[in-house]
Amino acid sequence: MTVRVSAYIGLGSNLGEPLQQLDAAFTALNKLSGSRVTKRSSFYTSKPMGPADQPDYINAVAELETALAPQDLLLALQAIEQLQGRDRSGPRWGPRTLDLDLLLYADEVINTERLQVPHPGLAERDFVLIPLAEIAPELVIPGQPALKQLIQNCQNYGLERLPG
Ligand code: A4P
Ligand code: MG
Repeated sequence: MTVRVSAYIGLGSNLGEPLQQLDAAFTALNKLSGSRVTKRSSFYTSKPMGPADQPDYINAVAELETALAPQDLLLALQAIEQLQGRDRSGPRWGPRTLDLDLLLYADEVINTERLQVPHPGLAERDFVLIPLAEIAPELVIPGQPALKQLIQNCQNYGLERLPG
């Protein structure tokens, strides 16, 4: 029997029709081997974290039920980024067509050179915490206080939920 776990993926885009990028990414996530999207948050707009001379972002979070191992899931996420025209040559935290971050993988804590889970920025960013709380309000992040408390203390990037 294949073991499936819940993983949470942070989606972000601020280039090349971001809403379409995120729609395409949700479709691609749902097609990953041994995986399906079980929940998706609303779309949110946010001001850029990092260099200010870039467009606003669209952010969202997906809950994925998956049989992929965490390292394989990371490779699959990077392949989707590549297919959607991700260019890694710019500055750190520069603009991008698609960013897929592995936020959480079951209740695992992973600290390898290539993969850190929970994602290192997760607890400090409203554009991750608020969509995450929308689809999983009772979620417990390893080593962190409750989501509600994290949201009260996190950095604010002017998050606004888009209708629909
Ligand atoms: N990596 C390690 N752990 C993980 C993980 N849990 N998930 C490594 C994904 N990747 C992970 O990532 C750099 C390396 O992180 C990878 O090689 C992988 O092995 P990357 O996607 O190539 O580069 P990046 O995304 O530019 O770097 P970084 O530092 O991870 O940036 P973030 O944290 O992803 O932030 N502003 C707003 N408003 N909204 C956003 O979504 N996103 C970013 C990027 C900047 N500003 C933003 C937003
Ligand atoms: Mg990233």
